[in-house]
Amino acid sequence: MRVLLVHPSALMYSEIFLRLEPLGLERVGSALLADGHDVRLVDLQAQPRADLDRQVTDFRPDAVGFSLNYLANVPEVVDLAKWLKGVLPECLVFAGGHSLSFVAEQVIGHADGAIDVVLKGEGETGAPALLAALPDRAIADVPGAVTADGAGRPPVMVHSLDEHLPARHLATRRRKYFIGTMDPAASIEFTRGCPWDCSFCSAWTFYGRSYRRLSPEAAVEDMARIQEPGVFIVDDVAFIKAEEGDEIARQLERRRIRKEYYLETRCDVLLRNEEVFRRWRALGLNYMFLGLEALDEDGLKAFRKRTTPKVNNKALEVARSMGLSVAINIIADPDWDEARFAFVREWAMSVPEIVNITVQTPYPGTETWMTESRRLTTLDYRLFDVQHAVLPTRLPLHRFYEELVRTQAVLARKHLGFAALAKTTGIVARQLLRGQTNFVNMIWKFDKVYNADRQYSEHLRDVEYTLPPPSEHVAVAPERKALYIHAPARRRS
Ligand code: B12
Ligand code: SF4
Repeated sequence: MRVLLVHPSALMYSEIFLRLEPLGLERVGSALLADGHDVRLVDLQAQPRADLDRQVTDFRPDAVGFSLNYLANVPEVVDLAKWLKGVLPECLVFAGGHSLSFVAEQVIGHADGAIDVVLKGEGETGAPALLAALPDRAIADVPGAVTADGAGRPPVMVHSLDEHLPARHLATRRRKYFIGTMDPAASIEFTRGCPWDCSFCSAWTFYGRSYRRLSPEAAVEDMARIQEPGVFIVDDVAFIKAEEGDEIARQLERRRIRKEYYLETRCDVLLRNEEVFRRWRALGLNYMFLGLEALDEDGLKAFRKRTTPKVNNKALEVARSMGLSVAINIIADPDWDEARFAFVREWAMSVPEIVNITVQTPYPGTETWMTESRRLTTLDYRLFDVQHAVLPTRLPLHRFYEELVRTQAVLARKHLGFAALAKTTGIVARQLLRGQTNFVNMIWKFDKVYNADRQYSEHLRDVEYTLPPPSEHVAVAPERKALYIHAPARRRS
């Protein structure tokens, strides 16, 4: 069967700092190729819309699969599906991905027949099963399938993550992917899921709080296939188990594979497994993202981060002592006033790390979606991107954005300004010589994108598709199972 996979466009806000390859679709594509399908991929983060039009006309796919990891992309994908059904009425249109799995029924409703089926959960199992079921018209029986008739069987996890290593050749504009100064950069996955259970996060609810890993052999094989000099390790929390990180490092050393790495981890994991991170530092680890989220004990408790300011500060010291470039994230509560923003600005300027600020956003699939008692001020999917306030702000909304943007601009100038540019001049020159302009463009794009008027006016747009409101607010967190997409791994037969 001819199958076209489509990743929607990037949100401008994330494109400032990075643009990453569509790893999920590359894995789904790999599973479809293994079943003998003819697969192509259009990534609208990196390709113009005309490329999609061309593939639809020239390739004439029998099936088109959209990836919807982000709520903010829902309207774009629904509209693309409607257009597609008009052009190719016989084509099977399906969609899957992280966020979509939590709002599958509603999106089927928005699409009004243009999306035949949503596949919840991991696509390596769902997509091949869907195409196999097509000749018998048994779509509704496919695990994870949600159709206009409702949800069928629960989704099935891929048997082993070693199967279906990403088909990277499907993403043809590889030089477009970058993260900060790592330009170009590829992405890689060593593990899937997270054993923690932070209240604002859906990484653990999607995978039923399971935690799985690729074998070190498969992880290193995947790395060996990567052509790019930079690699972003997408694991939610890298190197939770020291021995796994160690074994991958040992095999990379043995095979003399050398790259520059960027990873994300938790402060307590960094402290517990310091030696592994030091080993990776010697292998090329240059950048680390630490999700601090809050500066005080109460904030950390509210997010159920299961860590303390003391542990976080100690971890920052350790990361500094390794000479890593560290980025940290702080979640801005819409309740913040001028004084709170000023405090955070002052703190952020006093530490050497890159500080990133996102706005607290309850997402379907998280506990806070159910327990957040403040009423959502909007149900516009496009505003659920952690850059907009979807909860009531204490400051007037425009004023809130002025403070937010002012804080983000101060912090960005600290790192993207002239002093920082001077430090990166060598890197920039080398990139330009190789024709890589992603990082350089990013430096100049900031003021255009982060702009209080713009962010405010985005609340005033006409809204065609709206998120389902949380059915009810509960003071106590709901039973966990009710949030899961995949059943916990240990309970499966
Ligand atoms: C890498 C990553 C990114 C990359 C995006 C890379 C890309 N182009 O896809 C970057 C850094 C740009 C990014 C940005 C953001 N991210 Co992000 N991101 C992740 C992360 C850490 C890993 C995703 C990944 O690559 N996983 C590995 C691949 C193999 O899995 P996958 O993509 O999920 O694909 C599987 C399934 O989803 C499914 N699938 C996917 N597509 C399709 C399509 C079809 C047809 C089918 C059948 C199945 C299917 O099958 C795949 C294989 O099993 C996840 C956390 C997580 N654990 O998933 C957060 C996560 C998805 N991001 C999140 C958020 C909030 C964001 C941001 C809004 C804010 C932010 N954190 O910066 C922005 C906005 C993105 C945008 N629209 O521009 C949240 C999502 C919350 C939510 N419910 O919406 C997550 C869960 C993080 C979290 N802990 O809360 N992100
Ligand atoms: S925020 Fe990080 S540590 Fe917490 S559940 Fe999500 S991925 Fe795990």
